Amino acid sequence: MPNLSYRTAGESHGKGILALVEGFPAGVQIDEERINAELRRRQGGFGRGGRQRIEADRVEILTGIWRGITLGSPIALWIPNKDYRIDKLDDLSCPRPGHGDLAGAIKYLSSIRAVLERASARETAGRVAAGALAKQLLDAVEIEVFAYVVAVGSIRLHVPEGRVRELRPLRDASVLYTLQPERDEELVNLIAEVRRAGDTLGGIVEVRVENPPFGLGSHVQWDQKLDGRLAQAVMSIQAIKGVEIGLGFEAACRHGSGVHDPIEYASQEASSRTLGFVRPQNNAGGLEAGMTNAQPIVVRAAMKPISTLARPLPSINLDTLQPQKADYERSDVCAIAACSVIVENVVAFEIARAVMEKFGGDHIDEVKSRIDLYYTTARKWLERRSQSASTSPSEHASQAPPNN
Ligand code: EPS
Repeated sequence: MPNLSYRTAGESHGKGILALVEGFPAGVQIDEERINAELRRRQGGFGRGGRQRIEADRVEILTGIWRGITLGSPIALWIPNKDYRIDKLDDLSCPRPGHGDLAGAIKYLSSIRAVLERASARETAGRVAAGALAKQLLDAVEIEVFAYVVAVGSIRLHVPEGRVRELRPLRDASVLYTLQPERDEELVNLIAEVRRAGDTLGGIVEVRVENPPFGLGSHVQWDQKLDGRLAQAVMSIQAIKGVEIGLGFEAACRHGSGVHDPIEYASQEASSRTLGFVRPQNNAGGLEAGMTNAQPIVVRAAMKPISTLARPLPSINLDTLQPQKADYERSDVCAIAACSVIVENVVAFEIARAVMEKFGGDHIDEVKSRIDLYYTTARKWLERRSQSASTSPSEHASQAPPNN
């Protein structure tokens, strides 16, 4: 069984976007409409450009699913483009600052069009489709992934306490996918003002993963650390310039005592995935030494403002090497709401991958049984420890701290 993974293919104005998913276990019930719902959400949010009025993204499942159930074979997801006119589109001569236009044209000795067609965030339709599939695997193992917008430009939004099921209605009521729908008008006015100025706006997205088991990822090797893998996956999304986990950059400004999450124990919670270990706060964002600690995983991503400006920035014409304003292509003014959907699905895929690595199996029932077995084993191991501690108290007695 290969590791769970996916690749995408496709150009922004080509025939469509393809996601090829491998290593997905058999036996997972797939609701195609849930993939379509995610694709629809990705197209939404106030501040999008004209393209989203043309497209009505829907997935075609080409392979790997039969009568709504995964087969364990590669799953090809196809999202056709309505705006398919790549052969008729002109090339650009003045690279847009912030895009891959300049670096890509030089690297590939190519036209700018050849680069921008693949660099475009349209590719994220494929990532969302793959993530929406992975979410259905995560449902089977009771893990939920949920993202929302926490800042639009410099406006920070409040994140209320609560579980995903309480927060979801708030997010779904907001045109900017925040948890403060009552502030939508203010945000919409801000984006409209930025649009009038020919400018663009970014923001910050937060994603929360609820009910992870202990021990996804590993401390033993750099590329197995789940925090690093999540950062890579999220950072690779178009326009993301920063990723934080838990307290993130703020942790650097505090003393250790103000950062690390104390460990408490509540026997009445021993039957949950936390095994009864309670953390009164979650500054670690659910990850310690690259492993999940059974607390919610919290990741934030900073999205830069879209690089295509209606009032373009200075650039150089590649044909004349003379100064000229950057070219303009139809684009979004603010895509932070869409970005939250992309981050949610990209994180969902990474978590599903980590679940498959630890618990593996060709069929989803094997994966579920292995999670149960792991927890049964861990509970027995804790019991043995506490029994042996009560018979020989000196063995596990706390030791004096070292004097260095
Ligand atoms: C996007 C489709 C693109 C852009 C946008 C995202 O369509 P078009 O180029 O035809 O307008 O609107 O891409 C970018 C903002 C970008 O920087 O690449 C989509 O479907 O998300």
